[in-house]
Amino acid sequence: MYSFEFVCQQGEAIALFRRQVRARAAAGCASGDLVACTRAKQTIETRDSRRKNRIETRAAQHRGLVLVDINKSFVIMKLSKSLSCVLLVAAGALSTRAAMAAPVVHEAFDYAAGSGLVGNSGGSGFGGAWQNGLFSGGSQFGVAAGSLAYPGLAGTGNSGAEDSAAGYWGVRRSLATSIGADGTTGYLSFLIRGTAGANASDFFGLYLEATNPASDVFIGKGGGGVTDRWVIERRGGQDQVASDDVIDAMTTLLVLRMDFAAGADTFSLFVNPQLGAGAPTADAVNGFIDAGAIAGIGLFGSRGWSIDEIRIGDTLADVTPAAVPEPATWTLSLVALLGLLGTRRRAA
Ligand SMILES: [Ca+2]
Ligand SMILES: [Ca+2]
Repeated sequence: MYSFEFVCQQGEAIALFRRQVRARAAAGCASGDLVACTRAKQTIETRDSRRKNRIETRAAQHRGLVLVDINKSFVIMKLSKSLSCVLLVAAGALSTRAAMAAPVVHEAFDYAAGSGLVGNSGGSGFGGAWQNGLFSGGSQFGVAAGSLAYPGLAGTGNSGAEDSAAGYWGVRRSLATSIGADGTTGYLSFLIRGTAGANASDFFGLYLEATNPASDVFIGKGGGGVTDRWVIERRGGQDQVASDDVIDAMTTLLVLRMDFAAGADTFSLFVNPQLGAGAPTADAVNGFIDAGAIAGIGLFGSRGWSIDEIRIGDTLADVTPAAVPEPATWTLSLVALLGLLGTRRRAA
């Protein structure tokens, strides 16, 4: 029996999907690869959860890679008859990474575009609504139409934005459960985008509310020291550590690993990490701040920036769940599948 794998990552272009399928088919099955255990007919008839579970288990082991095995005698005519079955299996496998990822805290800004942010209380893992925060409060924070997007990352709703009014504006929100116990590790991620016109002295970002406000941990664009790269610093600018990544007008994914310890904690920043590719290398590490228990988050800035898809969880996977492919993508995938099977059949 010959089998081959479909290997694709969520959100990948169909061209890459097809190329990888061809490469795998040409190479055959390597040791450790998923091997089809079912004959063609059984594959078609398998609508039970066993096969789905096997694929999901395999997908979980590959941390975001999706593996679907098809026996070569899986002919087009039979495939057509079991269209719903194939789609069901594939959809189940593809949604595995998203299903595995369960952030403790998630704010997608699924609020009416154009409304003010203060008073909104959606998302999960929070202990209350958005409130007026630091300095002049949250009157300049609103909900902007559309979700910020990052390749492969799930995103819904709209996004949060601070307008261009001069000043120092802030909003905050309590967490339902504090994080930061000694000896624990957590992850934070969010999408952020600066807008044109920001000066060196402008700052914007998210901060973690520490037990002692002097130890609030700020992640974003600093307004002093290094002002053109993403930084981790005490809110206010002390103990700044900058990444090498220059801030531009593009949406950026910032991921923060938080290793909490007695005394100073270690905060590792990953700028635009490639998702599904295992543990990334930190772009900046700050070991100067003892945050203690963190009971809330805040958004704080001078002007003109957007933020979205704020997540806090226990693992990197928790805070970087994969985008679920659009149904249209699946139609394309199926067309590719049918085309490939046709090609293989002619070659046999
Ligand atoms: Ca969103
Ligand atoms: Ca600590």
